[in-house]
Amino acid sequence: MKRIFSGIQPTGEIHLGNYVGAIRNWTYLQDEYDCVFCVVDYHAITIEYPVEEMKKRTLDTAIILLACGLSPERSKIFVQSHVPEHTELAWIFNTVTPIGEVERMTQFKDKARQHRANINMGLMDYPVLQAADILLYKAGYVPVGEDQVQHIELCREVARKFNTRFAPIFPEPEELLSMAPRILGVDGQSKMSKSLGNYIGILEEEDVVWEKLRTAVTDVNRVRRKDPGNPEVCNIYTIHRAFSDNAMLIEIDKGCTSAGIGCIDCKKMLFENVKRELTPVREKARELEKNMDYVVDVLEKGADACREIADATMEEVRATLGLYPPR
Ligand code: AQP
Repeated sequence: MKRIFSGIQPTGEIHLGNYVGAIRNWTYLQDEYDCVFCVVDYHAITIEYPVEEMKKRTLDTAIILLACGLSPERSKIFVQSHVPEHTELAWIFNTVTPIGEVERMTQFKDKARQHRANINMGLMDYPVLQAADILLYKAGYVPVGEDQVQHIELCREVARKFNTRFAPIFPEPEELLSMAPRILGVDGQSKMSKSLGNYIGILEEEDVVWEKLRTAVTDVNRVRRKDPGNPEVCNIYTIHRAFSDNAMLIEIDKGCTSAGIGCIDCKKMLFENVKRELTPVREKARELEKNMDYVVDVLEKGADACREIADATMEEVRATLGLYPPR
């Protein structure tokens, strides 16, 4: 069975973009692949964060993964910092990664702009740690949103450089995109993102979700209700594609392009579908919050299983590098 690896940062509320771009896809892939899913806390500390909230954010993120349907029976679910080999391998990969390659990463440039007061080495090294996350488990596939494709390309390059310089021990993993790999925020401009605050959280209360949807930007050229719209440039339609069936998509397409339905009608339909899909997730999350021993247990068992794989990889890596081993 081919292995997949993917991770999510505990940087705040998990949103519709994370859900349809990554997490929901992960739940579908569990039957076909040997799955390793990680709450990547070492990635999250590359930007300023409230230290006192990190433990809760990490557990909340794990709760969401379980509530969305990741199953500890079928997947290994764990916290990155519980398996220190991730950072050990990242250090080694630093020695084969050209600086120019990381400097040109779009995410680095965006984050550096967003966090001018703290452009640290970790922010730049993010994709190298990500390569270590993936290659530690020799994963062949990485299910991610479109924003991460460039990092997976770099991961392949890191694997190639290591394999050429030392020995061919790493695969060159490929990205697996979901059917909704890029969801824009409610501003209709930037990627929906925790740190940009333009998101709809998957655990947010229904009235909050509706208010955000109601005021979300649609096709900016559709100024009046009687103007026909263009679904292809409307972020609400993109989100519809992730939550609504074909019949409804056809109805919206026809209604929007003929001005038969207005944006609010379209948003109401979307709201109902989002609600139908996410209400059980919210309920499951509330249940899990009352059963934290179970959640902690899942993460512990996941880390135990991952440490075994990580240990074996690192032993091979250290030998490949010619390092002097301890007795
Ligand atoms: N808007 C999006 N559309 C589709 N997929 C998305 N993903 C994130 N945003 C979208 C995918 O979700 C997975 C987990 O992302 P992450 O939390 O590790 O980091 P991120 O991509 O940086 O997400 P955010 O929300 O933008 O976080 P912050 O603001 O903290 O940086 C990834 O597979 C990602 O592609």
